[in-house]
Amino acid sequence: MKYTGIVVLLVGLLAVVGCSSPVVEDQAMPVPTEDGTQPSVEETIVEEETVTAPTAGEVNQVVIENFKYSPFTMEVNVGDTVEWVNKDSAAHTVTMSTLNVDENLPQGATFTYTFTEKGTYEYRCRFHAGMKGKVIVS
Ligand SMILES: [Cu+2]
Repeated sequence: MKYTGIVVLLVGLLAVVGCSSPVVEDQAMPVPTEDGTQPSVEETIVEEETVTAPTAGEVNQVVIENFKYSPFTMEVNVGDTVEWVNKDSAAHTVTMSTLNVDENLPQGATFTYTFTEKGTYEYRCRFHAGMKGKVIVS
């Protein structure tokens, strides 16, 4: 009879322990989610800061959207930087064979190039035959 009482007590204790442990796991679950979101926000801010101050010259943006470079002709001065931003979901390239430039831009990617000599620089996308643009440096 004494043993039966101890067994009942042990079963009762195990039931209490068994119920309390899942509660601890539930509390731990939201913590990694909060930690996971914060670093990605910081990374985005760092990227934007890097883009805004590369050189002393002007930064002129060419937007890649709907399989087009906009504006088609970008006129800049010597020392200016052109920044291409891919706003399409498809990947594109900025390919200028005369300058040995062949940059792959996935969705959301940017590419900057500083033009140091006068001239007309035609470029294209290696993936899409119809995609062409031009930078005139004077
Ligand atoms: Cu393309």
